[in-house]
Amino acid sequence: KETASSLSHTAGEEVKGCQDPGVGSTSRNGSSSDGPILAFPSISTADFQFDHEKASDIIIEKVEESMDMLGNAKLVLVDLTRGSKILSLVRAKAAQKNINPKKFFTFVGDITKLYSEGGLRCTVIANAANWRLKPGGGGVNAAIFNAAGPDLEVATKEQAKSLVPGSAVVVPLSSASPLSSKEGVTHVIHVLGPNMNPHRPNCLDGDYVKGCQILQKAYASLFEGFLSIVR
Ligand code: AR6
Repeated sequence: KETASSLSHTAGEEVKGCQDPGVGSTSRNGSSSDGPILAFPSISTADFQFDHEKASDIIIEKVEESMDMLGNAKLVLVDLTRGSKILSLVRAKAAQKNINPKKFFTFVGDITKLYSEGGLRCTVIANAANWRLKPGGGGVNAAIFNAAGPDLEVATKEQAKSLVPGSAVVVPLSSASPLSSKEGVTHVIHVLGPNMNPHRPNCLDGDYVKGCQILQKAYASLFEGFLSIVR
């Protein structure tokens, strides 16, 4: 098991792995001159069993489309381990496409502890949610609801009761939530991706034509939601 210190160490290496030491040194000090950062997990690729190659193509495509609208804001794809297949695929494809590593990079760490354990201050984090917008269920959803405390469930209910696949909802977090006070998170954006897991609702039974359309919509909604906050 990785400890907190090994996670933050790993995270630093990961940023440098993007061949951009500048990003590592500026974003890790939490200084206010940094632009706002959206940290997001890879939607649908774990519990929802979506194909990693296809998902990584879609992440790159949607990141590229958002680049010109970001201003000084940044996008960061996060996963828990250095061995993450989706992070490797996305890093390689981002390099191939010459995506600006100051505006988009990958980071290894727990998305609920990016500042306290990784030194990366992200004001907005995305959640791979379920359609009922309920806490628990495992994965990043359980981690975010646990870390945020009951405030997130209340604030989420004020915004929406449920999500359809491909949509996102922006939820402002109260300053009393530990995610806000300890990590500096001001908003959580819940995103519902396409599901390929027969044991979960709305399974697409391997229909990747529909699945890719839904995942494209999900990232487009996520990045639009982020831009609506930072604009
Ligand atoms: N920090 C960063 N990344 C994480 C964390 C974390 N704490 N936990 C998981 N990941 P998943 P899905 C990564 O399964 O496939 C939930 O139960 C993980 O390694 O959370 O969209 C919901 O309630 C993977 O790369 O989301 C839904 O029912 C990514 O986050 C369902 O799972 C997404 O994995 C959604 O499934």
